[in-house]
Amino acid sequence: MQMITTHRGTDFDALASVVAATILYPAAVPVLPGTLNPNVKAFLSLHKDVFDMKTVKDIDFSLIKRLIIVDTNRWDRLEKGNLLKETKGLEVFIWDHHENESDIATSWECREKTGANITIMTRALRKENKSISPIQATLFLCGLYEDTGSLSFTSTTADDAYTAGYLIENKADLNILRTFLQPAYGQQQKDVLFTMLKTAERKRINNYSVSVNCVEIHGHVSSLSLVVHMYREIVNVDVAFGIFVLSGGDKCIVIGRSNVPEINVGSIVRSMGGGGNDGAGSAMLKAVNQDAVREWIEELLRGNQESSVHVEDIMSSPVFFVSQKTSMGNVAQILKEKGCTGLPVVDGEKLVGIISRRDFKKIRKESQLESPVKAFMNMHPVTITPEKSPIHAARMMVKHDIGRLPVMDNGRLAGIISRSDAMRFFYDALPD
Ligand SMILES: [Mn+2]
Repeated sequence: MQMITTHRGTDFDALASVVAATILYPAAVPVLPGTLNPNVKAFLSLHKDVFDMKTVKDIDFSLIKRLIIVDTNRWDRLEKGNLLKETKGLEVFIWDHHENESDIATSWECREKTGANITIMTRALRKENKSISPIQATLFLCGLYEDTGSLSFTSTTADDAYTAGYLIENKADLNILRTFLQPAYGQQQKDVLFTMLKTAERKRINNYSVSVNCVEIHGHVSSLSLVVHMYREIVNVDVAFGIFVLSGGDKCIVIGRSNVPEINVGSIVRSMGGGGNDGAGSAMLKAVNQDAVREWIEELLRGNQESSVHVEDIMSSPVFFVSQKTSMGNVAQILKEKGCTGLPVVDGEKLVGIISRRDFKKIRKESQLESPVKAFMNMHPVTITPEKSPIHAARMMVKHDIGRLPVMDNGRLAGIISRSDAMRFFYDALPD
């Protein structure tokens, strides 16, 4: 006998992967864990006749010869994983898109870092010329969208997007999709979110705004990751963590969300024994003190700056500048010659202002071209320091609606970073 299964707390990507596996291994029996996410449960109850799924109770483990595991790679994520682990002579296949280290010895595996596991499996189906029904395409797209935040999470790969195209081509129904992907935000989730908001605190760690919140939870509350997601947006921080202490106090769930690429939540929760991707992740901890968990998270955040590229790596240097006595006419000529849109203005070593093309609009008569730049420049230039990240620079330029930032190193003008320097960095790749 062959059995297909996936992780507890089955989400759409996991269910979609199980269904895809039934097409790839027609002789295998699909087995779902007892704990399904509420939206998956709702989907299955509507499609009861379409997807014939078994539960662990229906299966005699001693008869299994081959176990096909999808969307996870750890025994403890499976229902009765400890029993399966001990089953003798079991051949194990894994299809998974998670990066963490696996504790399962396999005879065969397909592991690749993609936004959703269904992306890898759909590719295999296409390769084997297996066709999929509109209902299957709809389910697959649910999984793909849920795991990639409708292709918006930073973990999304080009292959995820191609797969979305393929599934829509195969008649995935976007109306059904919308119905089921609607997150389960109910009274319980609202209560937790309100409690969190009452005690919300913001902190700066490595120049990112961070909020770590701790709440006690009574009974089972689903969709806590959605609550953290909303919390992060409302408190308006780059990174939010929720520490949910389950009543009794011997267990807690840590859920994190990051909105900046430099802070990888997945690697933070992985070092706590959990899992996730760049933008979202969670970990389950046993018998812990919540203050210690909070400190642990903050410590990890301090050490988790992934950006190895800094402003100094992409800024222009040496800088063209003018003295404050330079005439506007001269400035215009320099801007034209150098092909730039603005210049720092200095008094000796000191930065005293910035002049940009925009400032020329203030000129009313031609004679003003003889006036010194001092009369027209912006005397309060926004500056940045060399060790900041390019994304930080880009945000400052957007926030202040300016095209360039002088880079100041210990009071000395060390370079200048322009909007196009930042754009080149984001779109072209890293500097040499
Ligand atoms: Mn997945």
